[in-house]
Amino acid sequence: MTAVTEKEIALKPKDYKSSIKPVWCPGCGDFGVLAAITKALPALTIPPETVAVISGIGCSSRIPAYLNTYGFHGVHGRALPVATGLKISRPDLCVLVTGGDGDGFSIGGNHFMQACRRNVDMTYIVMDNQVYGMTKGQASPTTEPDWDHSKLTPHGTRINPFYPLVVALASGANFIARASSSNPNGAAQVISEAISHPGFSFVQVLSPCVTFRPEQRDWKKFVRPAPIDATTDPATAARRLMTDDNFNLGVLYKGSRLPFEAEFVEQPVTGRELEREFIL
Ligand SMILES: Cc1ncc(C[n+]2csc(CCOP(=O)(O)OP(=O)(O)O)c2C)c(N)n1
Ligand code: SF4
Repeated sequence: MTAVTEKEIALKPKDYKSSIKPVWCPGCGDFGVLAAITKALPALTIPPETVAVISGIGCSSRIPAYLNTYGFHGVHGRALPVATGLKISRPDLCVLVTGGDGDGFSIGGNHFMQACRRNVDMTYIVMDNQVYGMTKGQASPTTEPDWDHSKLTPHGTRINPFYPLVVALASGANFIARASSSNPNGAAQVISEAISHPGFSFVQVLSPCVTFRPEQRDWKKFVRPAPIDATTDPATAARRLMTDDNFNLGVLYKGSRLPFEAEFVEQPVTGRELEREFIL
């Protein structure tokens, strides 16, 4: 074990905040998630210069700009592959991926499944507001079928929502949890556990979009700590997640898969060799 330096002991949430002021709407749940991340990292004594936060596009994806860590605000739906490449080549870094339900489950949906399956050691935090906030309120994969406040879906989408926690489990995620932006301390605890658990950790944070879904302000009345502790059994977890009402908070599943680690070969394949393999 490496010795903890005095500097690390003294780390505070403010050491993780950048000087850029968030442009989110007043009351947006993403403020609570930003606060939770800046509480979780010093609690784990992970210095800012060893953290990289990778995101796609959306209101929630702005988070890397507000943190005093390494960051990458990339392309819509492509945060997970970028983060995968980074973690594989720099396993010493603590890699967090942040974004919204649109970014992660629509355009990035296949990357989500493949990242769960690949099980690289990183933490994916999705601020789920069941809407595309940045592009002014269209339905997302987690939107209820009868929500008809967007002109794009006049009578609602009329299709079943996507259940990210169930998909994460079925795809092989090694840690599955839910938190609420209305309780940043609780969310910080869950995020700390996610970072500490080996492999791909997925944290859904219920994070209201107060502008396009003002009714979500009431989520704080509905959320509650999950009545039972995290299970380590996938079959129990499947039953639990399939019958969940979306308001149980805490760590719900902890798996024991070994994280993916790249094997670097001494003589890497050249581009020319790869080209030859694809010649018809
Ligand atoms: C390739 C591509 N397609 C579409 C967009 C437009 N776009 C920007 S953000 C966004 C959705 C954002 O929703 P979400 O990820 O849920 O984040 P939120 O803004 O709600 O935090 C879309 C569709 C884009 N930037 N790039
Ligand atoms: S539009 Fe919604 S998600 Fe975006 S900053 Fe405003 S409240 Fe937050």
